[in-house]
Amino acid sequence: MKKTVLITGATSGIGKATAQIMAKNNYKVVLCGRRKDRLAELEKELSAFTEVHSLSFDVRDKKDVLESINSLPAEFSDIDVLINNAGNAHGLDPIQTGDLDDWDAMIDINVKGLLYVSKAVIPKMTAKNSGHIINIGSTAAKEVYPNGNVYCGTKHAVDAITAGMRIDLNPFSIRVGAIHPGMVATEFSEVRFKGDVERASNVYKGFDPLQAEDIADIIHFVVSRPYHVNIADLVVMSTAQASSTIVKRD
Ligand code: NDP
Ligand code: 8X3
Repeated sequence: MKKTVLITGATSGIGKATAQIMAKNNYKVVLCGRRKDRLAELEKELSAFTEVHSLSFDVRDKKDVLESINSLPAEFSDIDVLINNAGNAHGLDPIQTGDLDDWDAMIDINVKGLLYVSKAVIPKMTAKNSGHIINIGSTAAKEVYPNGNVYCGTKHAVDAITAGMRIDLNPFSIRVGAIHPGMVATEFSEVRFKGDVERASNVYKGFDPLQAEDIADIIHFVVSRPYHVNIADLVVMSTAQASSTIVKRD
């Protein structure tokens, strides 16, 4: 029987590439994101391969998150795999001049949003004593870099929450793990720099960064291991990157 995967942040970058690879590998796919036009376009594309359902909600809105996920039609409601991917950085400022709205956005989306989605999905997994949750962390979950303060804080929280989920869900045989990418060339930096495309593109200049498809490929690998294998924690960087701040550029 086909398994069902729910992916947050499926309208762009890592989430979109993950939806594409999972659809082509015989999973039913639930696409989540705010941008309805992108959801509709991706749903149309992936319907050539599998059954697809889209949910449009802001992960910050806990009522909408719970209602949306609880409203899934029966053929999509038995979620086997949850990919908690929605998230972004907002701003890159020292702590003394950081913007309160940026801090709220990062904490509300990257941490609280991940929790709301998990809260909606976990009962479907505990009820059947199986499931797989993959949280997308970051190298920023493992180290802190200049001006990364709150973003790194949110990703450290994702790392800790992942470990907590793994412990609490152990009695239910639910697999829980995190994947922590280094720099991936997506819309991430455009969001961080509030639409400043030139500043964003400079982040990935002079080296060969990870692509969204590289991470999607790894997510598919992690999900497709035999059930007794749980890849708990995985850090992946481009070959040019040695740490958050050390990148070999041309
Ligand atoms: P993108 O900006 O390309 O994608 C972010 C996704 O998150 C979009 O689909 C967006 O959808 C969704 N999203 C953002 N805010 C919300 C919200 N409030 N409610 C619902 N969905 C939301 O970035 P990436 O693909 O790079 O990022 C995906 C994850 O990977 C993030 O958690 C990020 O922190 C992490 N990451 C990224 C790295 C990178 O270098 N790119 C490296 C390490 C980790 P929409 O706007 O339609 O709602
Ligand atoms: C995204 C990678 O280095 O910009 O999490 O924090 S980085």
